[in-house]
Amino acid sequence: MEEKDNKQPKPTQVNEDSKNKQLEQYREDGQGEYMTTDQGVRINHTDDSLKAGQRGPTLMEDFHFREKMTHFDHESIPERVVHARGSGVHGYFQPYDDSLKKYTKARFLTEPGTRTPVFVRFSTVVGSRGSADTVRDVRGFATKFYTAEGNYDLVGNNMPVFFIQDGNKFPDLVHAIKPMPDNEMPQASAAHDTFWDFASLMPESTHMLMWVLSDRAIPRSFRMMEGFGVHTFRFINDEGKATFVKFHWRSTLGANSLVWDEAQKLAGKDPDWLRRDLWDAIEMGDYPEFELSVQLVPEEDEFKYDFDLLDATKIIPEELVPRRPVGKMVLNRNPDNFFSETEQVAFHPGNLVPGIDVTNDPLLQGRLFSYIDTQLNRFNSTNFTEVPINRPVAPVHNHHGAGFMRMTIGKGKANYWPNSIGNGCPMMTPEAMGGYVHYMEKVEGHKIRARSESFNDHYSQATLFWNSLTEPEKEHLVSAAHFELGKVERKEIRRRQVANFYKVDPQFAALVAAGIGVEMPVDQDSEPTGNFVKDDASEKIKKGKSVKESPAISMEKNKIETAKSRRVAILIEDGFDYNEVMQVKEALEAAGAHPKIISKLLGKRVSSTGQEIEVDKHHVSADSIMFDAVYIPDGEKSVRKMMGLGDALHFVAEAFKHCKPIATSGFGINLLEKAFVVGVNFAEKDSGKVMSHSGVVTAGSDADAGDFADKFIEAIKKHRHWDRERHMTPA
Ligand code: HDE
Repeated sequence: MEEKDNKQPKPTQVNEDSKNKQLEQYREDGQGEYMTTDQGVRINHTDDSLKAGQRGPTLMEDFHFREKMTHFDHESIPERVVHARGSGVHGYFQPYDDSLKKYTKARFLTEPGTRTPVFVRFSTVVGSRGSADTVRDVRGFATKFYTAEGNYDLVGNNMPVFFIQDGNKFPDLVHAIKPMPDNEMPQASAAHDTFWDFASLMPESTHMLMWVLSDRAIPRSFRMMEGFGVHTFRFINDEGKATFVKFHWRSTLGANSLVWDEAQKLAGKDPDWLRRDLWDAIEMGDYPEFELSVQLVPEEDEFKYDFDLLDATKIIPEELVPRRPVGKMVLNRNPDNFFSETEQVAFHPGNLVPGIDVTNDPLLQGRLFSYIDTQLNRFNSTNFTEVPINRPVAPVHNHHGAGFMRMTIGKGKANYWPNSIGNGCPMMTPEAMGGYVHYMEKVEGHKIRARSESFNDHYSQATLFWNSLTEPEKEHLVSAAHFELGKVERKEIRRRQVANFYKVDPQFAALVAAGIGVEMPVDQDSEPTGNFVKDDASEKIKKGKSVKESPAISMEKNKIETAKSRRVAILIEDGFDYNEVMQVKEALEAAGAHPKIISKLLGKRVSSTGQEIEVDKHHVSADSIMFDAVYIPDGEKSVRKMMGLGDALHFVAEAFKHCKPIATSGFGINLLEKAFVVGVNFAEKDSGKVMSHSGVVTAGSDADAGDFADKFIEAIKKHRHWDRERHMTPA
């Protein structure tokens, strides 16, 4: 018998590169190698199958053909039933300091020196794997932290609340929002009768509907959205004390949206828009950065607010509990293989590490069952945890043995616990040494299919949301409702939804009703579908604190002004002003923006002074919807040519309609006039002035190019100039 080793294992350490190193052993690259079969036999010819005669049938003995074809035939696995379309990226997370130690013993959140590797998958929810990125939808924001204490998954969304309160309603919600069961239409859209039928019968969805109809549902980029853990979780500290916690991600670029017309056009012109944006940003070194923050609520304060912390249709307004910054995540490496990493990654809100635990939120409880269950459907085996992207960096030792595609080779005879012949290994870990112990919450009660009355306020926070938006945000929300409900064929469903909106805000409901052929006031009502029962909790929260407005909800009020990574189109033809282009281009690059030269045709364009410049994209491959801003340099010949080009005029008019910054100087002002850029006072074409009005920056040909570039960059930093929507209407 072997000597029992009494030495205690050392705690695992991780660093930024730990996961990358682990993945390295699984990477394969055929560079400089011979092609082989799966058995390692070198292949001598792969263009023809083995036949009986040049024109004869293929032979069964052709092992190379059989193997190649079988692999191909089995390439597909079921896509995720929701969140099927996603984009993954590697990076790391690092806490700022150890101040959270008071609340949690999770080492990755409290050891400032540790960079924990992460893999993040951003996703849309409703569409299938091949659907478009820019549809109106919730975005998934799932993060796997490969911590020294095991994998921790924060499987969140870009909106802080959800449609339903209990996991048991999830299949209904998803059936209703997915394409219709008879004709499988529409793809990746909630704008159809079944979804709004369900939603209008489920008043608890009202708050989430406000978020989904808002600009949050059409993000400009995965790099420019917020992330939320949604549920209330629990932190546990070294003394075993618990604190309620909500998780937030904030991008250092802020949160920006597209406009709906643009989102729809992008879905056709570049369905990969968000995926490409993320990939390209990382390839260019524009690493997305997200700050993690938490809202902490002591257990004693569980009933201090006018909503139930366990209700996932509620936020904790930041004005009641401020966010506390914890650390930063940097995403800096694209995956090597989409299938192996982004498709095979498997998240689960129940992947917890010591220091973090769940609560009794009935939506979260439902999720704790669903994720592994659906992963068994996707991977057909419990051993998906051994796939490289899912493997923890922390060592794994247990007695799980068999199952399809088991990869680990367990040594020894003792595959059970307790054992003596395996030296009692692997051992149990005491809590003090990092063994996971579930929070000892006291629970008791009758078995009952019901919800506490404390979950039965479905409108206050929807109203709070409406009250917190700026005017342009409200207008966007109303037009989104016109689109979504306008696609609903059954008038009674539209009426029922307006009746719910009436309880949010009568004026909001009236604005919606006016666009969808429904009269106000509406008398129809929807009965809550839950079985609500009065209890202690509902009595207590009645006296709880609330707010009427929460500026933190508005994207506009929290805009971060930056030109970093903005894409700027420079429209030129032969005869452009070379010096001006070079100066503006340099200033844009210095501000972190990415200028691109666009022209009718690819190739080189010649300036008015004879210098050549290489075109990056031509009009057939680039539209204004693919850029954040447009610049038309001076140069009479160049501008005159564009004034006769439908594509160039459309480019400018569309950018104007989408409220994007536009800059031009000297003769270029003529192009703006021709493109129906209206309601703006332009600078005199021959003056020394630079003027900036609603994101349209114009300069006379004698103006200072530096000043012109600065004002353009200022306009770019604002991203969109919504006031244009109300005060100027392009023809
Ligand atoms: Fe999910 N969700 N979900 N969800 N969810 C899945 O798990 C589910 C919910 C979220 O990039 C599935 O592996 C139930 C809330 C993300 O791989 C599935 C309920 C939030 C992702 C599932 C919810 C999310 C998923 C499908 C209600 C935000 C993509 C594939 C009880 C906090 C993860 C899979 C990735 C994926 C179930 C509600 C976020 C079916 C039952 C709330 C980001 O298990």
